[in-house]
Amino acid sequence: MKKMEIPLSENLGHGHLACAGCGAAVSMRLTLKALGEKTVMVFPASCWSIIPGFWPYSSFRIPVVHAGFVTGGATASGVRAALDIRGDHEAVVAVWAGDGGTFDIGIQALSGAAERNEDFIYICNDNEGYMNTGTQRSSATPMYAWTTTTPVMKPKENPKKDIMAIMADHQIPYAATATIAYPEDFLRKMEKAKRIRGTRFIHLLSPCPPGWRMPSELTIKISRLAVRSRVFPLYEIENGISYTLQEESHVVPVKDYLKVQGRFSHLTDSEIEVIQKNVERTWERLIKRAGS
Ligand SMILES: Cc1ncc(C[n+]2csc(CCOP(=O)(O)OP(=O)(O)O)c2C)c(N)n1
Repeated sequence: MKKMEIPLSENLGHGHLACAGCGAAVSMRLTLKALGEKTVMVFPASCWSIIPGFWPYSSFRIPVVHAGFVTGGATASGVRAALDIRGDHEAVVAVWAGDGGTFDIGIQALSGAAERNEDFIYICNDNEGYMNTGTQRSSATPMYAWTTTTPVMKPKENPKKDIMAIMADHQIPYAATATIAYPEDFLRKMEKAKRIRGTRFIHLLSPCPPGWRMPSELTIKISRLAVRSRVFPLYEIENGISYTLQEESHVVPVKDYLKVQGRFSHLTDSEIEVIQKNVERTWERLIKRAGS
């Protein structure tokens, strides 16, 4: 992938309250570098209701709006309208919502806003569960993963919801997946999203050491394995139809990704085989959609 300079500006300061090794903290730092200081960020209830800290000790150097759990898309629509009425068409409005706040509880407000092609960037920080309240299952939780509501003796039976396909079918101008293991690709996508008007959707995979029962120093490695195993392919979709894949040439078995995470440590070989087959099927579907 193409190399680029990472901006030196910092809009996430010291003293934030993220856990050690939180993938989202690194994602947020990169996101704020790309979006710049003229950004208003909307936080529906999530870990990010807590992480920035409270005024006057907030670690954020940009304005944030804390919003109800279900309201990410609606609140951002309102913030955009208010800025436009004030004549400020330059400030970026971004939503930063968890997978619970996006795939599940916030999907109605998000779908409504996307259908209206509201002018904001919606970032789904996907840690594959309701992590701020102690790791409950969401519709982004992978099949067979341990969570407190899908214990080992009663695993989640359903595969993860395909949020990118759902957003693409709203025919929004831009949707992309990204992870911190590929920072140049991450920044390029955020900067591209910033240049486009209308609803833009960024799907970030953010490893969560306590929720995924993984060592905090493996965050970047696990993010990379997610891409290499094709559990989380990197790609972009423009106007719902034009796909661009950032293919990883170094492909690894899904087992390599699963075995470093305690939330999958109970899996049998045959369950791992089912997950491998599912990943291959989802990959084939993506390739077909991309027309390549
Ligand atoms: C209507 C409503 N229900 C429940 C809660 C409690 N709550 C706060 S954060 C949260 C979990 C959010 O999960 P997710 O959106 O995946 O973000 P994460 O915590 O993983 O960052 C829940 C259930 C709430 N604030 N509002």
